[in-house]
Amino acid sequence: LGLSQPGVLIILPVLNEAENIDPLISGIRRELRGWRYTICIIDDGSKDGTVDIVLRLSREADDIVLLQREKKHHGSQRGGALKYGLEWGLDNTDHEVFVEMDGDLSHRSEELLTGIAKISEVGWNVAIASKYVSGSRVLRRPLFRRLLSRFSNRTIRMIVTLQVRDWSNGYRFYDRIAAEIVRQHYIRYGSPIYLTEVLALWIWKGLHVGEFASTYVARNEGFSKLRWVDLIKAGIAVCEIGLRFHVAGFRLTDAEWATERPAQG
Ligand SMILES: Nc1nc2c(ncn2[C@@H]2O[C@H](COP(=O)(O)OP(=O)(O)O)[C@@H](O)[C@H]2O)c(=O)[nH]1
Ligand SMILES: [Mg+2]
Repeated sequence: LGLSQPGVLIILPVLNEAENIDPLISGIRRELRGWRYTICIIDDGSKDGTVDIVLRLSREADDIVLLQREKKHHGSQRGGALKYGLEWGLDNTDHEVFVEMDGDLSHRSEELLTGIAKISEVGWNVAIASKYVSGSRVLRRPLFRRLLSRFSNRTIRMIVTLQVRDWSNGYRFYDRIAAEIVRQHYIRYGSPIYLTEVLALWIWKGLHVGEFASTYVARNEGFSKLRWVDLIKAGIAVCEIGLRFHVAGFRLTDAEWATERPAQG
């Protein structure tokens, strides 16, 4: 113990999670006691006091970094928040294992050490705490959300690749190689489809992606939260991602392109 333990970055996008953030942080702290870790919280303008709670918790120990952004448009900016946290981690830490999880207690901190071990001991580049492998469980999720998730995942598998079962999963672990790949490439979506886009990019780049059994505890997944426009947009996005995966390829950012191929002249 000790020397071989990697540093861990927890990337936590939150929007109005006042009820959940305290028990979640406690859970993470309990699991990672004795580890070197940073909890990077990205808030996009919560109005329910989430930020005050985070600030209070951050005075108890120096394991929390709060990044505050502004809400620029209506839909969820969870993808943009994840990318922001990832880049912050690359620039400001030397942590070797990056973890993304939801701030609403759907993802159990009891599974952190299992996921971290898949990266640091087993050697996968990316590990997904999957809802759809044998041994996985999905609790308290309304039937229509279950069916929608099954249907979406099946569709994405057919369009992109069968290699992964849980494409819409937000509880995942990866190494710095995977994080660098995200930074180097042009990422199109800041919405939750970001999760699928980035996963497709990782597979396209040939990274080792694995899934392990996980228990997902649904929180506040009522019908009212779903908007048809978002579903339709997601459907179009999946086709576009499939096109890049199979035909066009994922392209480097202009900055990356410039460093790889110095301008001639
Ligand atoms: N920073 C940020 N976090 C968000 C935003 N939208 C959702 N989240 C967080 O992303 C996580 C997943 O969102 P949630 O609404 O639970 O999505 P669902 O579980 O797929 O229905 C939660 O921790 C939310 O607080 C956003 O626009 N900005
Ligand atoms: Mg949720």
